[in-house]
Amino acid sequence: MMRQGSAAELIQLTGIDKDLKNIAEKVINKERLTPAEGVLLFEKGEVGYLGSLANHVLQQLHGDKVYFYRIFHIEPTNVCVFTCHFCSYSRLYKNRDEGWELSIEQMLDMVRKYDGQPVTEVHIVGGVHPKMNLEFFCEVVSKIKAMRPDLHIKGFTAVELDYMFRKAKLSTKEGLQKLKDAGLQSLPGGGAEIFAPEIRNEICADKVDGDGWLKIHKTAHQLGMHSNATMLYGHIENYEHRIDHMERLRSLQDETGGFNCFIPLKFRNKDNDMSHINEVSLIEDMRLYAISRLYMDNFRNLKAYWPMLGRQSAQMTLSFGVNDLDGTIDDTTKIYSMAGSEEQAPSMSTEELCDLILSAGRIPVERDTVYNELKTYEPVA
Ligand code: V47
Ligand code: SF4
Repeated sequence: MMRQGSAAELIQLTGIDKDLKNIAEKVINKERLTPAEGVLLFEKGEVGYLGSLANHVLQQLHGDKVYFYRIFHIEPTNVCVFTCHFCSYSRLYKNRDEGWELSIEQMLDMVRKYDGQPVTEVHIVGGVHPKMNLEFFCEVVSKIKAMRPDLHIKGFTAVELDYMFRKAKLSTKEGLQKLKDAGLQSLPGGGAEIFAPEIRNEICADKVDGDGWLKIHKTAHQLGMHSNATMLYGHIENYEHRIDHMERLRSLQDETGGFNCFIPLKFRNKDNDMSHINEVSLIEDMRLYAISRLYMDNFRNLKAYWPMLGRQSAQMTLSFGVNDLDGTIDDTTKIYSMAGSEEQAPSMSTEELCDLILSAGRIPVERDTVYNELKTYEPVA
């Protein structure tokens, strides 16, 4: 289908900034962008230019296909020992009566609710509860696996894992092996935030640092597990911090190839310690997605997480390099509604999600966690 100005047209334009023209040529020739070029894109790349280039790369990789999957979340608790300033969701242990703590039986009941339904993944993520330890989560995972062997279990951010393994006095490798043996198959991308210490120390000083996050994902990849990577953007970080974050992920991906996708997460400012910081504009969101597509050249999949971004903005990202809209979830996740997302009880049926993709001129493709294609929803002629 026809897209906004093609990338090839861009480099014919007269009057275009010399550096931006060079970058367009590099992208068309499939050459890797340097960190300085990444920063330059943030400084000078206007949204139309970035969209054209990101679309060019996207079309070459995926054509018109946009992936989604059928998933549900289990959030075992929002009680957390950490105090990330952007978090609207957690409650300290001393205030745990304001939060929730699910028992193993309650979590299994949630899985039972999906009996006979074609969900392919359960995503387990939550606060870091001082009493929910590695043994507890191994039991959760193995019981879910026994109940529903076909379900892919993706669970636990590097933040949760780091705490669990330290408490259990195990190395990262030993701890991950235990969870893998219990049935854990991949790791979600949360907890990455911004790796640069000067930002991390301001927004989430007390949890695992950037090197620790990367080490856990690297070890998981070495054990044959896949994982995702996120970046929390639009708060106090600058362009250099964003590119530094992407650069570290791109390097690890060169080494292991274990990341399934990159998920930029927009900072939402409701009811947290950073509420005084304005959220970034829609244009800035689109520029960021496009630059992610251009810079992260070894990540095939770029995901817009609609429960956080809102469905209209998520649909727009499809013209800015995104090929994945996460899933048809129901209201089992609370992280974003509590932080001020437009999506207060995020739920979208398969039909609604397909319509969203089709009306953007793209083709919905249902996938599993590791991007095997399960079903293509062709447009009705
Ligand atoms: O690490 C917390 C983010 C993350 C806010 O791997 C916030 O498939 C914006 O990582 N504004 C956890 N973001 C969720 C996560 C995730 C989500 C969807 C899919 C996957 C995946 C992973 O949520 C945290 C943090 O970066 N977060 N508070 C907030 N106020
Ligand atoms: Fe805890 Fe995660 Fe919230 Fe940080 S973002 S306070 S680690 S639940």
